[in-house]
Amino acid sequence: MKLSGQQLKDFDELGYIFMPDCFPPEAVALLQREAAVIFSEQREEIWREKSGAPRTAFACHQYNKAFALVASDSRLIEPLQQLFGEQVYIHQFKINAKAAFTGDVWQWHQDFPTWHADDGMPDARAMNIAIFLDEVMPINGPLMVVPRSHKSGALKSNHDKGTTSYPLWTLDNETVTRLVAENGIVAPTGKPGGVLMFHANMVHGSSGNITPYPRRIVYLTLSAVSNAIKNPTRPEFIAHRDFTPVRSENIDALVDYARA
Ligand code: 6CS
Ligand code: FE
Repeated sequence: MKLSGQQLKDFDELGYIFMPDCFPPEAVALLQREAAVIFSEQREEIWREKSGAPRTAFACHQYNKAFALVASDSRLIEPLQQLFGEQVYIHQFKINAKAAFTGDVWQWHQDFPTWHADDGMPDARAMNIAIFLDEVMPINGPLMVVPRSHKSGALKSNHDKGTTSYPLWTLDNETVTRLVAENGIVAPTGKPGGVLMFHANMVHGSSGNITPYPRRIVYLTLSAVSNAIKNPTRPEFIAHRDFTPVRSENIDALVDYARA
């Protein structure tokens, strides 16, 4: 799985690449079932809102075989090896639930400032890959991105520990207003199985979900091995300390497992 010249150009100019139908329906059906099982459990790696609604299941690739296969899927690993020109390791893995009716907001932010401040990541040589587990629609709290915002580098961010149950380094309204005035906002939507790769300094966020449609997204964070974190302050299940390069799985591994 290599990115095309056009995809590389889009990533460089816009800061993101959207790949509809990246994972086949059989693989997605398996992941949907497994995600439901994961969120039905009580574990310290699963965070919930004060209301009890599920928010984030961290590190489920460490105890769930289907998600372990996602975390090393060649569709995701090889493009990042290509972009960074070296081996990658898993910095973080999570399912963000954005539950029906109760899914909460993700404030405007860039990912790198959180990794830098909280985990001691040296550079923006890491990025998030979003894998849609449910259909992402304009109405169910889609991820919104500000195209070209990655060109601004790491912007001044403030540690927001109060707006939601998830502490995050967020951007102020003036900064977001300025960037959006220049470049607008895009919300990539589509069927389960779609994949969005976006630059670590891409400005993004999402509103709450008051619809009956859940909007679960898996986030795989891959970092260049040379960019390993230096002083993590968060638990191991949020910022991994194992910098072993990922060995990418055969492209059929997930579907084979679904059929087994
Ligand atoms: O906690 C983190 O590291 C991350 N979580 C979010 C929602 N954005 C920043 C970063 O990917
Ligand atoms: Fe983020």
